[in-house]
Amino acid sequence: MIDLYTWSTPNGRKVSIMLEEVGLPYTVHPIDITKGEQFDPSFLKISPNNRIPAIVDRDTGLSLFESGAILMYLAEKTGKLWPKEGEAHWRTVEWLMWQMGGVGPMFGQVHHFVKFNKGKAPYAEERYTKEALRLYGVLDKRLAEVEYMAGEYSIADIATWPWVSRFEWQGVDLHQFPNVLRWYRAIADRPAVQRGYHVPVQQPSIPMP
Ligand SMILES: N[C@@H](CCC(=O)N[C@@H](CS)C(=O)NCC(=O)O)C(=O)O
Repeated sequence: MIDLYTWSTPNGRKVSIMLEEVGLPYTVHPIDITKGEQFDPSFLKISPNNRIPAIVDRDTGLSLFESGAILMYLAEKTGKLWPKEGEAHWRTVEWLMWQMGGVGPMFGQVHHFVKFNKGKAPYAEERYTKEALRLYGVLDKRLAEVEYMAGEYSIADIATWPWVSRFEWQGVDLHQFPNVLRWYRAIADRPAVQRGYHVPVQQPSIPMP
């Protein structure tokens, strides 16, 4: 049994989608970051960076924060969605790190400046939008060569898809990235993704371009 501490954000959804994909039983503990619950001392014990998501594995007592580390842990625990060796193993790590170091932080800045604070910092809006579009271009090129980011569907896709699902917030037209669009729709069709998307709060629906 996994205890999942999360909220309805791209980083949170990575883990609920993963748990649904691998079929591990889990209990959801909503941490409402709009109310500051991420600063509660009991949450800080398992997530000292005061951010969601975090998990506790009741089988082992291990607690983990950082979504990339959690995805790797759950993949290793179940033997699913992360090839164990060879090129496929490292391609998965490579694209997972690309998401963690690029897509997450940069798209996060687009959400901050373009969605929530439009007009306050035009330079930042332009800078982060340009970088997000560059990253979309990199992903589109990759997905012209392979079906999923690391070849097979993997934790790299699960890390990236929830950020792309906020394309409307980013002002991005996915039709400009036809390979990303194909990949986005294929993942949106997965029943586990549809279940994981609505954790912990039911949403109207998955945005479809
Ligand atoms: N690198 C971290 C980022 C986590 C993160 O930024 N979480 C956001 C929600 S998507 C959060 O908890 N924000 C609360 C805050 O900024 O205080 C991860 O991938 O887990």
